[in-house]
Amino acid sequence: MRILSLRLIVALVLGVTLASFASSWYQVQAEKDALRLDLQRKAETFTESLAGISEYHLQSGDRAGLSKIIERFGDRDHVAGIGVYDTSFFPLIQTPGLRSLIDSAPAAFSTALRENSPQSENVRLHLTRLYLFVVPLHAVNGSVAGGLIVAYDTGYIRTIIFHVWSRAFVHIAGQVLIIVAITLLIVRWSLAGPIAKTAQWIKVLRSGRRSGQPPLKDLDFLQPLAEEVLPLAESARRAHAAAEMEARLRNSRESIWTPDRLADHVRTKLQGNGLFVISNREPYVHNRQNGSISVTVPASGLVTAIDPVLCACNGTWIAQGSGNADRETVDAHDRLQVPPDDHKYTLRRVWITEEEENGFYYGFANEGLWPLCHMAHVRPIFRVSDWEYYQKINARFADALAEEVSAESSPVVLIQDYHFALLPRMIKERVPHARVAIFWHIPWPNPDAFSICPWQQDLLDGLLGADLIGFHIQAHCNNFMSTIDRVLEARVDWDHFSVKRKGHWSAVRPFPISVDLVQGEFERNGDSATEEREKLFAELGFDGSFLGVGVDRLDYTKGIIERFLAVESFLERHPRYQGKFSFVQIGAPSRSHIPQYAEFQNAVEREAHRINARFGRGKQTPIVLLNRHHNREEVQRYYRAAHLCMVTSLHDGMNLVSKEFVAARQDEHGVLILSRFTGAARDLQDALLVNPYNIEGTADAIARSLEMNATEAQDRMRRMRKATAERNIYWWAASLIGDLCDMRLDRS
Ligand code: ADQ
Repeated sequence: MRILSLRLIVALVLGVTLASFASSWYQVQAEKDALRLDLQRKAETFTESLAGISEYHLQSGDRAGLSKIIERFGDRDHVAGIGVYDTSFFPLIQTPGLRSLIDSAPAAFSTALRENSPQSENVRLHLTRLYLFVVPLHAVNGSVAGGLIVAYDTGYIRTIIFHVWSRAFVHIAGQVLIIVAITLLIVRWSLAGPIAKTAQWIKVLRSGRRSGQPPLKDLDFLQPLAEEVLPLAESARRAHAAAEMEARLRNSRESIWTPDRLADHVRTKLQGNGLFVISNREPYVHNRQNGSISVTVPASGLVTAIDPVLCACNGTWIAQGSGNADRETVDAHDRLQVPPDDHKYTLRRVWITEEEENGFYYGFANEGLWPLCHMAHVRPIFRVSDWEYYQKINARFADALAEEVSAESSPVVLIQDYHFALLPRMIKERVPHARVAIFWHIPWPNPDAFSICPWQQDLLDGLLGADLIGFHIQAHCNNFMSTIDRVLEARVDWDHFSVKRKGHWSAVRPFPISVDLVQGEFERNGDSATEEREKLFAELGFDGSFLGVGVDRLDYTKGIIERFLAVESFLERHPRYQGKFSFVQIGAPSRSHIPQYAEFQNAVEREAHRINARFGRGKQTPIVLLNRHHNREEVQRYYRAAHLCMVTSLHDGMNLVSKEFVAARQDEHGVLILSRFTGAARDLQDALLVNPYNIEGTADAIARSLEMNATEAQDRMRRMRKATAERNIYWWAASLIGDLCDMRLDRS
């Protein structure tokens, strides 16, 4: 920085000095010319009037009178001397000053007499610079009889010019000083300071901690560099986190899954075969906004887990194109390479019209299968038209897959979720040599509940096309096997949890999904829970002491109203918390096209208003409803700040919010209240498990959370974090893909 400052200063000083010198030089020249002209005019006027007087006195022979006049004018401003000479330059009258300077006729004198006209000349005589003005003098008959010389000492012009130069030097010195000071300040404020901050940021990165965005506010000229450094920093941070984790693994002799380990594992298992993932939602969405196309990655555990796998094995992800610029970004075969800035695998988009989506997605999947599989006392609606769309779209994805695998000898296919129950069979019909698994993210109900579906046999037959069928927990596997036993003609092997139908075996296994605790995504970002809480309260604009949080899609299965009723009951039964406890519900509107969802969202708001009207105190309200999608970091702040997190689903396949809360609590504080009807309740035994229908029981759990002694809370959180780290999202993907690849397909 010192050398840069020095170079800047030297360059600026040289530049400014040269420019100032040039401009001063022109000024001085102009000043000099003006002074000379002035002297010329004065000399001309004076000498010519004196010549008239001299002629008169010479012609009348009055030399004494002339001598007096000349003596009198001899010491006028800057006059060095006056002399009257005859034609042979013999001095008739001469002031003493001139006598010592001139001893021979100057050129101007001879010319003036020869040409009979006034002449001037600049001469240097005996180290004195003189300006001579010569006028010829005439005799009575008009002939030239001599000449009058007035000599001016031009030294005063040099003195004036010297002063002008001195002033210019002072100005230049002043300017240089100011420029040096400003340069130093600019370097310090705009470069040295921000660069020091950036260096500090890089230092934090090097240490492997998460350091947020670089301090680029004042360094926009470094933006291109930052754009290159950020991904580099991110990979360095990941590598650091992975190395740390490996070290911890060695210490604890545990085996924690990282993205790298998962990628390596899957590559080995695939043995060069292609991996194909099918889901309804795509991992990269292109949207056109304000004339330009931007790409977003949906916040989803599935993308977090599957993206590194596909990157490692150059696979293909087939999904519905849902962004408004998705069609513009694919090639003629509806494919594009992703991730956008580092092409590693293919995304194949499948197009679905609005009408088809209403039937397939909103209709059959979400008004039929979703309530069918969740025991939330909402009646499923089964429309023939929706069922037809469901079959049609499943077939469209099967065709797309068949196209994608045409060159593969043994493709491995991973299907996601209840939108594609028919797809495994359809794929096996088109590509018999494919290995196919489907993972069902929602619960599987008991056979009686499932039997109300008019197309239950078709759905089960479709699923049994898969070689592997995955659920979150064993209980869902059991329900599925019982349903098959009841509904289909198939051999159900309870010993090996397998089903044989149409000569083909399907294995049924639990794979509890989880979150990413390795990556450090959930690492703390500096502030303690208390500081974060105070900031959040200030942002929300109210006072509060205790904070609870809930994060859900606004879905009737999530038990949000039951949760509010529990908060109400808690405040009723523990009045000392009135005005002190606030529950923030982050609720993303979801599937609002469906009437039950729209009604449910209104009911949630009504309940919040009613309870707030009852227990609101001044600026404090017991329930804060934030009805919008929050980004990951916003949600993390609430997780980190809350005294407790409430997950009160009436029924839930797994529930990732509970695991995200645990992952976020690096400080090992905070209590999780968890519905026993979630899959997560099996993994997170140290949560306070509640029955969400038992409002008073849940209210007691809130009180217990707030009053739990710190050691117990910490022990519980520590154990939950250990369980979540050991069975993280990478473990989930590794188990699912590993089991699929290891299966014997020729079992008879
Ligand atoms: P979901 O029913 O969507 O998933 P869940 O597992 O809780 O339920 O996951 C929801 C995700 O959305 C979480 O990552 C959460 O952070 C996020 N989210 C919720 N509300 C949000 C908001 N307002 N703003 C931002 N993010 C929000 C289905 C099954 C679950 C199963 C998962 C994964 O129903 O049982 O756990 O799939 O298999």
